Amino acid sequence: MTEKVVDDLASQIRSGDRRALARAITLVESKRASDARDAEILLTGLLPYTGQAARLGISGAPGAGKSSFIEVFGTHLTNLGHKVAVLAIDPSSQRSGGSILGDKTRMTRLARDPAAFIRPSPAGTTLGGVARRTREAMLLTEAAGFDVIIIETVGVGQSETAVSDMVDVFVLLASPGGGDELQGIKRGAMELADLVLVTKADGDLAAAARRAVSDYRMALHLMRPKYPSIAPEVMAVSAHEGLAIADAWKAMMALHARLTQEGHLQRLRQEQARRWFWNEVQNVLTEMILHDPRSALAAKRIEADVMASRLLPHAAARDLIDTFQRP
Ligand SMILES: Nc1nc2c(ncn2[C@@H]2O[C@H](COP(=O)(O)OP(=O)(O)OP(=O)(O)O)[C@@H](O)[C@H]2O)c(=O)[nH]1
Ligand SMILES: [Mg+2]
Repeated sequence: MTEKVVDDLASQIRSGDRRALARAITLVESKRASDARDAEILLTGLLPYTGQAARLGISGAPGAGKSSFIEVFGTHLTNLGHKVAVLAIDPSSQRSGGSILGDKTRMTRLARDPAAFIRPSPAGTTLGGVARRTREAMLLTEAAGFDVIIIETVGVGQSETAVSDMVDVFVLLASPGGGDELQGIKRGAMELADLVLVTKADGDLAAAARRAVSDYRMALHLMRPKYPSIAPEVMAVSAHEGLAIADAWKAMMALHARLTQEGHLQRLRQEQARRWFWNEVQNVLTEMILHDPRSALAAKRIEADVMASRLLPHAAARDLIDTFQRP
């Protein structure tokens, strides 16, 4: 792309042009070196226009009701006048090449909503790669004027950590269980949660949902709080009946305002940026090594030594970086 083309794309994004936004995200997701360069120039130019959105993460086990909730919740927000972008991180797309938002079937209304933008998870070989592209897509949607960004993930593997590491408020969705067990929710995920929403609080499941709410309150009470003086809330919602959808939004916004006022948000985003940077140092270093034929060759040999327990990984890493530095 010429400089002019990238510039034009940036202005189109800033004017809220959705097709330009979609094109830019495709650019960010591309694995071609020339696209990566263009994407970097584009993002660097747009960086001053990012950061103003409320960044929300929504996670939950398969079938917890994420898609149904986001459909109703997102529509509630666009009715309030917000511009909502829904992005996803799907760890399983690494295998299947598909994506959780590939099924827009439960978000048909939101998908047609002119104030909403839905983008499936990028395909990738590593969660890190997928996470980076999602972060960059988030920056693009912010530059395009979306003021609420929802990042959805299935609670599988490390994807919850990856999402909580790029959002302001992390929301955990949980279906009401049959008994008193906390349905398939990992402790690690609970510790990340700023808000727990027990879904499907309607019909036959209403009573179970109420029980689940008190179980989660209890469980959270016993955990180390994420912020010293802020206890995560637990609420029951129903996407089917539209129950407590507005309350869930109010709770998220109240928390967001409080995090902003008390300086937590600024610190959180700085810390996220710092971690992202050091991750990228690793990535860039690895790329540089593998692009240099001599180091790439040495990498194979050293890797084999590590795999055969002939070398300690730490010492091996130093050896490898030495081969790269030698003139
Ligand atoms: N009763 C009731 N059922 C719900 C509600 N929300 C979702 N469900 C049902 O729960 C099932 C899963 O809903 P989804 O919204 O697809 O859940 P999900 O978390 O997106 O699922 P995955 O994408 O597979 O991870 C579906 O059968 C929904 O009809 C609700 O508010 N009330
Ligand atoms: Mg879904």
